[in-house]
Amino acid sequence: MKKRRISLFSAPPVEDAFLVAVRTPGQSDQSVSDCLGELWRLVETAGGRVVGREVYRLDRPDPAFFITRGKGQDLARKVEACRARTVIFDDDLSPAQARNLERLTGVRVIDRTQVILDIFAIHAHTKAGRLQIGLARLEYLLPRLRRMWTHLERQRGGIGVRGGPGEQQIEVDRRRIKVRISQLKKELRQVERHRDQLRRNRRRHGWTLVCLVGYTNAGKSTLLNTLTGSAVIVNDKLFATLDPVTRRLKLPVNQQVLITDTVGFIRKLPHQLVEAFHATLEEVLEADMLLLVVDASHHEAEAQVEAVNEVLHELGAGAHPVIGVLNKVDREGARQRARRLSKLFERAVPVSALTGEGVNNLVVEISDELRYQQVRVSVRIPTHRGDLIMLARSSGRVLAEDYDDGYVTLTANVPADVAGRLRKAEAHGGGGR
Ligand SMILES: Nc1nc2c(ncn2[C@@H]2O[C@H](COP(=O)(O)OP(=O)(O)OP(=O)(O)O)[C@@H](O)[C@H]2O)c(=O)[nH]1
Ligand SMILES: [Mg+2]
Repeated sequence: MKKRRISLFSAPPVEDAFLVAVRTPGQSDQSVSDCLGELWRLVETAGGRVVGREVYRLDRPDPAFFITRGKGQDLARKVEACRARTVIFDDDLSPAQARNLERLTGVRVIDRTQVILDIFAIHAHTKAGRLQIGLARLEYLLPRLRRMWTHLERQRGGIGVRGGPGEQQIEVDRRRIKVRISQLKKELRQVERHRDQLRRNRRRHGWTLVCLVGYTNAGKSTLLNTLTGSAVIVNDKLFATLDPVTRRLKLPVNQQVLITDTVGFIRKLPHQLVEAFHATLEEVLEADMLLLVVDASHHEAEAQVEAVNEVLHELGAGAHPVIGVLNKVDREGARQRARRLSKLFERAVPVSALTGEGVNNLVVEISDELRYQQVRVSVRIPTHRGDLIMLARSSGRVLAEDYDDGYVTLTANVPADVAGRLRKAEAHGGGGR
């Protein structure tokens, strides 16, 4: 028997696309059209071209066709009229809905999640990034295997799908995918262990960790560059950054701070991605403080903040201290919107990461917030523990040093973990490190 193979790691490119959104009773025209606009950008970022779009009014999704059979037939006519080759839904489709819609329209039917997965795959350059996106894609593919096969049948035969491939072959593929998924998970655990070790080392050396979070394209990488003088890739496209980058941030009072730029968030972020990008998103969870970067020039900025907060909650980072960074105030109308947005945060600073305006104020806020998080210690340790004295000086602020008979009494504001080490040294008479 001739072996039939499916490529498990690459989806066909998004081709001439017809976009579909639905409007349910509670939704405004504006919010639906914003979602469609965002889907449009996603499709273009994935290398596709949009040839048409439609919004269908719907009370509730139809289990078989999502938009009901009647509307599906209407969609089929529109798709044919503009010669679209792919239909893309803004909402998640079940495998059965997608299959039924494909039969009706005669073209490939995918959803927003698939497009986001494609973009991640294009932008994943490091080993960890590729492992993570590989895992997310396979998790997405597993329940949709039957559809993959109907595509192949159609490509091969050129006429509608009848019968389809044998269950046996699908079963074989399913097993192959499951094996690969567990391999990927194993490799990812190694990546996680390595990153964990790095973080532990940083903590041991008294570094405070700050993480940039925000909607994709908000300007996180630009801000990292401006704050630290580095040259992380900045791009006017969605999900330009996938892998975390960490740089040193210099603060006025000599605190040791590391700042990490990481993957951006988006509305309806596929849960497969959140799960698979655990190793990356762990950086957010471990941070002492978050800088939530907002594109204040975007008319949907409020909704974007909400979407970011939702993902933060999902990750378990909902209670982290946050400074709102209201970015792009150099753009028209942004300053006014920034004033409104500032009400969403306890602390917020308007900035332009591009021109550098307000960035000094932000540094002062970061420094303040960190100082606020620091704890006051007063310990008596032997003077030969110069390493701890240096640590107290570099990670916080030493308020008094009194030397007396081979001991120093140190009063300082330091991060909680450094305070812990100082107290431990005192209890052990300065012996153990
Ligand atoms: N006018 C203006 N443009 C900005 C500012 N900050 C960033 N940009 C632009 O916004 C776009 C996105 O910037 P990035 O820094 O790549 O955004 P990001 O949040 O890292 O995006 P992802 O990594 O894709 O999630 C780029 O074209 C930047 O030049 C700003 O303060 N003002
Ligand atoms: Mg970026």
